[in-house]
Amino acid sequence: MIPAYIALGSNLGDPESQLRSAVGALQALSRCVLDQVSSVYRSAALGPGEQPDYLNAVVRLHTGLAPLALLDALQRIEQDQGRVRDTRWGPRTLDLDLLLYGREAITSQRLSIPHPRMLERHFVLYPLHEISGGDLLFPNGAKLETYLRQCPREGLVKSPRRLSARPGTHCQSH
Ligand code: ROI
Repeated sequence: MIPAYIALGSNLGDPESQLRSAVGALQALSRCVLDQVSSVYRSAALGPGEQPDYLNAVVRLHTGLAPLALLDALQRIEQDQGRVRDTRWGPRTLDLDLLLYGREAITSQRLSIPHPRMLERHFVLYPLHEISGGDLLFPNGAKLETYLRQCPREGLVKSPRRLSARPGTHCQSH
């Protein structure tokens, strides 16, 4: 089983319940065990134009799925939660980004890992640090803490509300 980190984001249609349902769907994925769920973080939308604030979180799951099979599963969850094909940088009901898959570096047409924009995003790095600790290593050998020091936390508000009361739930394998 490979540890994979996934970023969740939403700024439409009751973002907190979108994130909550996404965690439920991730918990129910076959050949995966979800074992860490970060707090919920609020931040202003990054990118051009006016849009509502986002809620973001990061989870870790241990998976027996290959990277593209995991990506397929994440995209199915996004679609099941009503995501329509949206504009780049536009608001979204649910965004699930595969950030890290073990220590593999992957560059293909459908998938780039580590996620290419994660290092500049406080709403990804801080929840990732909350659940992984500073010792997390990237495929290039760099420590998460090194990236964190270069990414100001300003504007990121950690909420006391939790998305999942029962991390570590084992899912069925079928
Ligand atoms: N901004 C924030 N704060 N959080 C997101 O998850 C997010 N996702 C996006 C863009 C539009 C880049 N901005 C975001 O896709």
